[in-house]
Amino acid sequence: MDVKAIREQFPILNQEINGKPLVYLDSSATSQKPIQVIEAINEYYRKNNSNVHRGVHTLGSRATDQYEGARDKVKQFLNAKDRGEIIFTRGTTTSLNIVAQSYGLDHVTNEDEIVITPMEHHSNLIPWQQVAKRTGAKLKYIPLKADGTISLEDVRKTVTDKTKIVAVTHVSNVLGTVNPIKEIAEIAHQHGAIIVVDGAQAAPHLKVDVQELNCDFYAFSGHKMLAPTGIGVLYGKRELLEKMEPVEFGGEMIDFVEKFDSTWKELPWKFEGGTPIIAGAIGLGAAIDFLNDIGMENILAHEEKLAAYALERLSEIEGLTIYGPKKRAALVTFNLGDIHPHDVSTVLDTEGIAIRAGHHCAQVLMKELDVVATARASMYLYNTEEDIDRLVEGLQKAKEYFDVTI
Ligand code: 7TS
Repeated sequence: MDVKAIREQFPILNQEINGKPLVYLDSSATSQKPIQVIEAINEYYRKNNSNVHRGVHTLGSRATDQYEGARDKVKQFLNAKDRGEIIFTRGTTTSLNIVAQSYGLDHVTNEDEIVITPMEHHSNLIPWQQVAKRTGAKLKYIPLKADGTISLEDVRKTVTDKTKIVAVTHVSNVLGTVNPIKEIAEIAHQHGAIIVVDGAQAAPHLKVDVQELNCDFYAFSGHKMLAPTGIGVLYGKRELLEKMEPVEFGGEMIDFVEKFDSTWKELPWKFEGGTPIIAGAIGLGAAIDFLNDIGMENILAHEEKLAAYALERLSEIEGLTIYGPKKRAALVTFNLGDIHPHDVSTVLDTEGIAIRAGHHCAQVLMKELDVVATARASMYLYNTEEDIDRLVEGLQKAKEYFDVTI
């Protein structure tokens, strides 16, 4: 993988921040966008902008072809069985809320259980808290082990015949843990439960095959995988989506409307009420082309090397605590002595280095780790070992600045 050539496709990376070349280590929050994606959106607005699925004019059919073409690209990217299983949404949060509100509220009763993990992002935690509150179901947690992983033995102990939904993240946005989705799905299915996977931190980095994983729902956001903000995907198995009621009602999603009753369009449009996110979907299609051209296996191999290098270099810093397992996705969450992560991040910013500091929308996990906040450096296909070296130098400066003798 020619990282130098890849970096040239990302204009934003070629700039100085506070007089230093930018080092972007916050891709888990949102990724940067290559020229190909920016141009695809630009071209759509310059040449093809129109609403979809209605006009019979040329621009209308071009926009529709591009929008539906993007759906086919997502279908292939996930190896879904059919394009009706790919629903465009605003992002992971919206996708998970659709499953919770539509499937969750209709299938869960006060006799049932919903199983999640303590490492869930708020987007895959609060919707289930809400379903549990409204239905009277019990919300259960698979325990987190000291190394930041969950064991299949604990999954087997937690999931019972009362469990209706198991909702788990594929990759933790804090610990970098990669969860064994296929095996968890098998356990859930043995008990007649469904599995909902939060793929926000996985789809950008790993080859995801929803048929191989045998997951029932899979949610992710375009903006973390080179596409613009405001577009995301909900994959769902056809037989489940067919039985579900839409969450948003209005234009685009109906078949026939009468005074007191209406019928819905077939999948996937039943779940896409209102004018869809046309430019966003086209941008996501271009992002998928870009990722496929490089190859997801190559991206993963590059990131595995970066993650190992980052762990090795950061472990050299005395007083630095790293959270999460050794085998992890390309992100490292840490604290430097008792310096507040916001202060660490501010010093790094003066060095041109962008990381994230805070609770990372995972307050339950912060409690388990017994911290208020952490700092996080997250990497993607455009990062290099030099970026990690700059981070390590920056952290040494932060130690000097705060006069920490650890
Ligand atoms: N799930 C996980 C695992 C995430 O990391 C995020 C966003 C979401 C869901 C929500 O995605 P959205 O696109 O709907 O907002 N995570 C982060 C993060 O780690 N830092 O900023 C956003």
